[in-house]
Amino acid sequence: MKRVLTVQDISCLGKCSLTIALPVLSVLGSETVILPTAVLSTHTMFKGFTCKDLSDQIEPIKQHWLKEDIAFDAIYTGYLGSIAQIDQMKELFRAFRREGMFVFVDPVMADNGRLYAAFNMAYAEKNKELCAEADIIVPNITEAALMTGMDYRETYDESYILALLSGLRELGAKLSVITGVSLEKGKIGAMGIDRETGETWCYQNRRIDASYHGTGDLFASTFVGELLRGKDWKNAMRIAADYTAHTIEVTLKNPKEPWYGVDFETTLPDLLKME
Ligand code: PXL
Repeated sequence: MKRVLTVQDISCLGKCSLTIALPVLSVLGSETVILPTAVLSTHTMFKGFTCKDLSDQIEPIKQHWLKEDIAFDAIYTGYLGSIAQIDQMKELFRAFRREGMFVFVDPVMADNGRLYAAFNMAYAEKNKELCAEADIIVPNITEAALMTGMDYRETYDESYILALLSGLRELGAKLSVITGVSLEKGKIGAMGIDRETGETWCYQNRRIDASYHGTGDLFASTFVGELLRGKDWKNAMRIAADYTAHTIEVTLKNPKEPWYGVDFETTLPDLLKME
């Protein structure tokens, strides 16, 4: 069985980060090792959330695993809490790098043109270093713009996305994928670039007019899980986009507060049938 380490916060309530990554990766058949970076009462879209930083646990946990000779087939990082944690992740990648494994970084920090509450521009700058150490990165358009120094645009054409991709490619990851890309009216998906060949590939499916919290985590977790199941990046990206769209559609039928999260519990059985 493949073994993946995922490093993200635990938002106790409000579906995102580890509470999405763990079930999705498990359902896709990988042993999922978790390293929580912080414990929050809810994700940061709720007012008055509590947060206990767990940075001081990362080094002793890492040392214990090294002593036990633990190896991973993939490391997947999501929401991190601080610049110092980015440095800790760089060390973690170096400690567990080995032939045949991949490092997948979702540089979670912003959406819709704005940084999330906990972050600033220095954090965005630092995220470039994390992306440079990764094999695969999956920023959304806002995160890609922040890391390439380009303007964030709500309306754009393919040339804007290609310019973002070429900026990301220079950061150094083997594969850069931008999420939430809409190149046709009524459609949305993702577009990626292979650093070595320069090949780009875009996948678009139907756009659903709703925005839910945690959909980026659902996309990234599915992408990682499908790669570990042996899919190539284009098929993994396509399935991740299809599964995310399907889950948003199902969630819409059962209206709840949109910031709470998506009903992935209902759709997990469907994920296994997606080819
Ligand atoms: O879904 C990304 C995410 C993860 N974890 C926490 C968040 C967010 C997005 O806002 O607040 C704590």
